[in-house]
Amino acid sequence: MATFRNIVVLTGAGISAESGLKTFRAEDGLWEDHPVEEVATPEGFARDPDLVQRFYDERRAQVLAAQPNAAHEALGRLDREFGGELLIVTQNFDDLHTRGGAERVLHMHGEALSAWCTACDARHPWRGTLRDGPPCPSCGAAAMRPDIVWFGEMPYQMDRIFASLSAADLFVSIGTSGAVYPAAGFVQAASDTGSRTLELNLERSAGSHRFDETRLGPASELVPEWVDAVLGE
Ligand code: BV8
Repeated sequence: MATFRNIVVLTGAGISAESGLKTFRAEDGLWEDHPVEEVATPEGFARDPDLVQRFYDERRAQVLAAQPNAAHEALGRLDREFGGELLIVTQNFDDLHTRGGAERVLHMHGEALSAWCTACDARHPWRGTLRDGPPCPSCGAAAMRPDIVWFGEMPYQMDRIFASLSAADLFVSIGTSGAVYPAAGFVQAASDTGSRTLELNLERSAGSHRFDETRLGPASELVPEWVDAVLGE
């Protein structure tokens, strides 16, 4: 394998599946008979804030009960031992990359353990519930929402992500179906600027045809194997 100096990793729900957190496509796609795509939107929140707050309260509790798996820990080792540039862009809102030891992590779709005040725009670490309308620690307003990027909202730090993609010499996608944009377009941006592209996934994804190489299998096996090879250089 060539020696890489600048790696961007994109992860999706599949990397946390073996930690017991359900993926989106594996879900029956419903929350209390509402399509998730309808719940995870500003319109859904405006229509029924209590339903949406309960949806995220439930998933926040699941994140707190989950443990990082071998894939998260392997990326933590890569972060500690790889001497080049590294950025782990995750679509996931769990904190398992951080608990797995990675530090160079960017949550492009927000974080379960963060709450966002719609009155004063402050963000606060949050491990409890939001459905009972707790006061914002900064301004006191009962206007906190999950700090999550919903469908129709702009993902976080897009400029930084595209700058990293254009500088990378290797782009690795792990555990994502390639169904959601703009994340699903990152492989094209990376290969357009000369990166090699590698996909590690349980099954072929909507974007598999765009990768130089696709390896099929569980992340807990494929990711440690890949990290060993990169660090072995
Ligand atoms: C935006 C937070 C613009 C919520 C999420 C038509 C065409 C193209 C695009 C669009 C369109 N219509 C609308 C859009 C845009 C839309 C979009 O892409 N929609 C899709 C449904 C078509 N995108 C947006 O709205 C984005 N914003 O475009 O803004 C804009 C412009 C100007 C101004 C303002 C705005 C925002 C998207 C973010 C939405 N929020 N999450 C929440 O989490 O509740 S997305 C959500 O899906 C999660 O973040 C999740 O991570 C993400 C993608 O899913 P995956 O991670 O890939 O998970 P999935 O279940 O799909 O796949 C899991 C994979 O893992 C599978 O392949 C499986 O095989 C594999 N796997 C399973 N087990 C394992 C495994 N792999 C390895 N090991 C295992 N053990």
